[in-house]
Amino acid sequence: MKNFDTTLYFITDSTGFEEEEFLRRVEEALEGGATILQLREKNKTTREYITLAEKVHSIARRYNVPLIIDDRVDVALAVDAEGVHLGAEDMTIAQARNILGEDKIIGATAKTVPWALDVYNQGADYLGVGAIYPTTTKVKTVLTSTDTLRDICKAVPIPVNAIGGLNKNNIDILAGIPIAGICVVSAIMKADDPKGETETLLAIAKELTNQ
Ligand code: TZP
Ligand code: MG
Repeated sequence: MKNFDTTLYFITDSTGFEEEEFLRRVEEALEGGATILQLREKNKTTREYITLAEKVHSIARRYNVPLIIDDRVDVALAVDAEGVHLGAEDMTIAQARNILGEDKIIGATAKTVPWALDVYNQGADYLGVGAIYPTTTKVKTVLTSTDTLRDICKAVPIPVNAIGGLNKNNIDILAGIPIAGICVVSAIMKADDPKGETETLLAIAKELTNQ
């Protein structure tokens, strides 16, 4: 049975880090309480992506945190990750569901209500909606308003997470919107103290989601 909690969804970015430092930061985020982890690599070969995913998965398993692979169903299968996250340029949710079966977690990006309904109907398990704020993490994205975020939350019965430029000082913009959690990259990845930052963000995210 699929069991996941998107309250504090940490997405990695290995850009600029030696592997050892990258893995240490990932582990610190897990120690700090990140509830779900996404490995997000845009410039690695398939072999490199799989090799890193194996290492990250063995760490995540120790913390009992599900590992989601960005973009790549094949990489997720190769390392028996708990799921994938797919956007508009990736395999469709329906195709991924056919390949992965019902037990894997499939997350989708959505920026409008019709898009959210479409990916939900194809079998998405959760949605990432944003960017709420401009982001410095390398990504092709446009801003999504908090009104649209709220409308998406109301339109689908699956967890909806906010993403994009979120940090402990600006998350209050999400208050009152029925999100399931927040997704962050740089707020944790680039923190002086990733574990401490994760603990702080988890506390704020729990409050936001009435936990
Ligand atoms: N999708 C929308 S914004 C974003 C992604 C992957 C990047 C978020 O990164 P950060 O550093 O938390 O702004
Ligand atoms: Mg993608």
